[in-house]
This record gives sequence, C-alpha cells and structure tokens, in this order.
Amino acid sequence: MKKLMLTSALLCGSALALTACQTVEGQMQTGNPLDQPALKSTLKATDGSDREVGQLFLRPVDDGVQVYGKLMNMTPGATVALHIHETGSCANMGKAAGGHFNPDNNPHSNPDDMDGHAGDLPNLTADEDGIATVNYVNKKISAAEAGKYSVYRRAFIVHAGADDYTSQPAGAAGDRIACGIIEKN
Ligand SMILES: [Cu+2]
Ligand SMILES: [Zn+2]
Repeated sequence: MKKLMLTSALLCGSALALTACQTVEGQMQTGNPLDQPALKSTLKATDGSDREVGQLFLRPVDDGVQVYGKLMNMTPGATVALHIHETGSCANMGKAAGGHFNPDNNPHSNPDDMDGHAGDLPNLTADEDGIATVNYVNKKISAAEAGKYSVYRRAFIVHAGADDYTSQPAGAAGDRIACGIIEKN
C-alpha cells in the first residue's frame, strides 16, 4: 500500500502524467472506481492565444455527475467563476457559448440550490502556483450523450471574476477568460 501511494504521488508530480493523476484523484474521492469519466473538456484562453488552461472531466456517480480536474496558469490567489454554458462554441471570446445551461428555466443561484441553473458550479480559487482544483458533484446534470439534462457538446466557461450566486442572469462574474467544449472522453 505504501508503494502504491508513492507511485500515485510521483504520477501526480509529473506534468506528462497530469491526466492520469486527475483520473486517479477523482476515483479516490468519490464514486465507483470502475467508472471512467464519460466526458472531458480541454479549456483554452479566449484571448486568441489558444493557451491551454487545463482539463476537466465528468463522470456519473450515485447522486449526480462528478466534475473534476485542474486548471492552471491562473492568477495566484484569484477567485473566479466556473459554469457550464448552453452552447458548445467558444467563438467570439466565449460569448458564443450563450447563457448558463438551464433546462428547467430557473433563476441563477448557488450551485447547491436544486432550483437554480443546472450549469451553475462553485467558484474556484487558484493557489500560489496559479492552479485551481475542481471537484464537485453536480446533481442537476447528466453525463449521457443525449437527454434534457445532458451536458455533452455544451461548454465550460471560466470568468475573470467571482460569481456572487445572486445577480441575474449569471452572477456578475465578468468577462469570459477561458472556454472548453465538453466532448466524449
Ligand atoms: Cu459563466
Ligand atoms: Zn447560472
């Protein structure tokens, strides 16, 4: 067991093995370890640089869909919003992704509010190295490839500021600084 943990730590320390590390971490944290992520998204800066910001994974767990992964190259210490937006396009500096994914026509809210947008997610805070860890179970979405609550071919958006979980229609989180379309893993 000690040896196994050491191997995990080494994997997590290697940039090349980052994807494997994230998968291992996700499996350790919640759900059935045999379930592989069904969907993934590679997020890139919307400033025209095409700079990769990180990868997020989605997989079904008992009570919803686990969203997990790491975002990098963020402003150290910054707290910013992350949402799932309704349209799978990152064009026009992320504006083409449209509004928050909202299949039940609810108001914007705290992500844990079952009567809020399905696409609402908790704010992220970057550490001193500019890395933000994402690990959240969203109970209002599906990782299936079709259906009313499916997030397949929708888009993650990272904003320049934090979501206040109150302002309509999108939490007053500011510009869209990174975007990634949700694809099959
Ligand atoms: Cu957003
Ligand atoms: Zn919202």
